[in-house]
Amino acid sequence: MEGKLKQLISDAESGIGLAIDSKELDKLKIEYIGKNGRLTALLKGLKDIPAQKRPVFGKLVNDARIKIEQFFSIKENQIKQREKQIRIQSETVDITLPGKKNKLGTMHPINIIKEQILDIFSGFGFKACDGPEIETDYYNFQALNIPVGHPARDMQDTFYITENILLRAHTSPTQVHVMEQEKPPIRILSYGKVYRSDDDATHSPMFHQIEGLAIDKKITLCDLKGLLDAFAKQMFSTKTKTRFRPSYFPFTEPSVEVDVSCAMCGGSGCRLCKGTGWIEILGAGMVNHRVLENCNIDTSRYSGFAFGLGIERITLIKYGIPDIRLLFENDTRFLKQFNKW
Ligand code: FA5
Repeated sequence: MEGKLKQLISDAESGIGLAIDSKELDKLKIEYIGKNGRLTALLKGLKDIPAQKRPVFGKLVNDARIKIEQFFSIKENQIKQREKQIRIQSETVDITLPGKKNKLGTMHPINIIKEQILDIFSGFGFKACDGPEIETDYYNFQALNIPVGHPARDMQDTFYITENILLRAHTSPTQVHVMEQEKPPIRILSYGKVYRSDDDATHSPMFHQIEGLAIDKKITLCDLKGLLDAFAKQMFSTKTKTRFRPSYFPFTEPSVEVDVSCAMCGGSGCRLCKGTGWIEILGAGMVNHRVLENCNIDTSRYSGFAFGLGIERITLIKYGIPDIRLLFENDTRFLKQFNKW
């Protein structure tokens, strides 16, 4: 028996030594130490050995298994190393192959127009600021002279979180935050998302507004007219004309709506301006004294104007886009057309 074991170890050593890859090694494992392998066959002969010699023989078989397993483990490492080397050699990178092109994003048209508007007004000394999108009824309505039950609330119907907390319907609440914190002179531009219970080709439930506010001594409606006329000429064309129509906002007195001459037909009337030659771009007016008083601003010393425009509206006019929903569908075929200022 001992002789057979020695023979087995010597066969395994030379067989394993000659193996050239893992496949061959796997086969040898089955042959020597597998369930039906040669070592197991020797173990089966244990029953023919006298009982007192069995423990000694059992130990010899175990030692043989350990030795053979060591042969396998050494050879396995050698083969793995060699196979790794071969793989690395075959996997050399062909640096002459063309690289993968990353698709470049483009600025969203709403952001392009927003940047242009902020840029124009910053040239007039307006500082950009932001305000909360979730507001209280007080800031969205009451502080702006729109008390509970006022019919003007219907024009700016929004989404309510509780009876008192809502998504802001315009950027005008930021005026109040700023006037509560800063003393005149004030010249700010607030911008961001606003929400209304609207949904059609020119009205979206979420859209963007930019609001301007100037408070100082001796500010008049003429300052507002001059500023907005200069803005329209820079935004559209030097030939653009502006028209101020009387309007109503509870937070301004007097209030106006501002139209620009149609950029497409130059004022003669076309599809874009619905034949009128004019397109409305924003609401504005002199800040109502009640709003100034709500913010503790001395109305005997200071006056101011405010204006608010919808960025989507300007974007539709500027690019001749027929439906506001195109701006929110995220269709890259549409969006990639606006990669330039
Ligand atoms: C206001 O929101 C006033 N806060 C503007 C203002 C500010 C007036 C300061 C006076 C002083 P109005 O509801 O008209 O006004 O909205 C202003 C602009 O937002 C509109 O001219 C329009 O361009 C845009 N707008 C209104 N509703 C929507 C909507 N659902 N989707 C897209 N744009 C809209």
